[in-house]
Amino acid sequence: MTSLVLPRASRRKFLKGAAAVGLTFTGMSRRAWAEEEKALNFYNWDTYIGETTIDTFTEKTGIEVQSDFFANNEELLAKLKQGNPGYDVIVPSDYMVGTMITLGIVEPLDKSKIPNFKNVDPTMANPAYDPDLKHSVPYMFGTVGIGYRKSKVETPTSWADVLDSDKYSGRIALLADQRVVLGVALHYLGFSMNTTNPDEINKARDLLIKQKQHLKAFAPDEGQNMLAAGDVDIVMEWNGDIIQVSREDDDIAYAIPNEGTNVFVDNLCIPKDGPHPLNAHAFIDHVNDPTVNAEIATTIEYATANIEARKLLPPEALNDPAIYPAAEIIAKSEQILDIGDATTLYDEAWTQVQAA
Ligand code: N2P
Repeated sequence: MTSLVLPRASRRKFLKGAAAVGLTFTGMSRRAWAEEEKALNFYNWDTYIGETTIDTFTEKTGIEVQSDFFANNEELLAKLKQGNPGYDVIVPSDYMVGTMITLGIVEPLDKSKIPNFKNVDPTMANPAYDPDLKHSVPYMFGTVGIGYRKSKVETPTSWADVLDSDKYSGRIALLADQRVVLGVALHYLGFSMNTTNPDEINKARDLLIKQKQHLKAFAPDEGQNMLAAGDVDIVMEWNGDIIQVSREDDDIAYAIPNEGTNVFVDNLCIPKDGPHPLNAHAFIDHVNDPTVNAEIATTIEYATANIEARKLLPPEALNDPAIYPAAEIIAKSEQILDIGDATTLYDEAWTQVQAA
C-alpha cells in the first residue's frame, strides 16, 4: 500500500480562488449586507443533507445554494483559518466549534432570524463547547463504529478487529480523521481520547503504525463506499453513512464495539466574513423546520437534534440503537474536546502514522 489517503472524487469545487473571492466581500458595507444577492455557499460533510432540502430552500427564498464538501474537521479549519474563502454556512463538530470560537472564526448567531431554533432539543442547548449555543445550532449527532460485510466478517465486538489484529488483513479501512482515529485508538488502549499525555498519544500512534500493514486505506468520509463496492470488508465509519449503504445492501451492518466509542454532535455555524450572513440565517432556520429536518434525518440516517422533527420520524428509526445510541453505549463513550495547544501532539502523531 503506497498512498493510504484516497482522493475524494465526489467533492465538487466551486470556489475559484480564496484571494479573488475574498476581495468581493472584505469591507462589505451595511448597505451591501441589506442587499444580499440570492446566493449561499454551504460547506458540509458529504452525504449529510436531505434529498429535497436545498431545492425547497431555493423554492421558498429564491436563494441558490452551492455546496462544497470537507472530509474532517481539520480540513474545515484549515480552509477557514487563513481567511474565509467564501463560505456562508459550515458544519463543525462539537470540539471544532470550541476551537473556532476561540480563534474568532465563527460569528455569534442572531437568534431572532432563526425562529425554528426553538425546536432544538433543550437537553442539547448548553454544551460546554458553546455555552447557550451563542454560535452554533446542533444539527445531528451520532457515533463512530464498525461497518462490515456480514458474509465476510464475524459480528465485531472489539475495536481490535480494525486496530489490533491481522484477522482481516488488507480488507480494512479506517477514517482519514486524526482526532477520531487516534481518539478511538486511545480509548481502545484504556486512555482518554482527549489525553494531552505525550506517552499515551505515542502509544496510540504506535498501535496504528503497527496495524498499517493490514489496512487498505484511511478513507476520507467514504469508507461506506469502499465497503459497498467490495473493496474492503470492515471499516471504521460514522453510523449514518453505514446505515445509508445498508439500505441498498442487506449484507452490510453497523456495530459499536464493546469498549465504547466517540459520540459526536455536528452543528450549523456561520463563519466570519461570509458573503451572505442573512441568507445563512435563513438557511439554518429552514434546516430546523420540523418537516424539512425530518426529511434530512430520514435521508442521512443520523440522529437529529431537532425534537419537533423527531416527533415526525417513524418509531423504527427512533428505536434503532444504531441511529439513536443507547444510554449504556453513551455511558462508556467519549466526546472529543478542544484541547488547545496540545492539538499539535495529535498533528505530529498523525503525520507520523501517515508517513510510516
Ligand atoms: C457524513 C459524516 C458526518 C458525521 N458523511 C461526521 N461528523
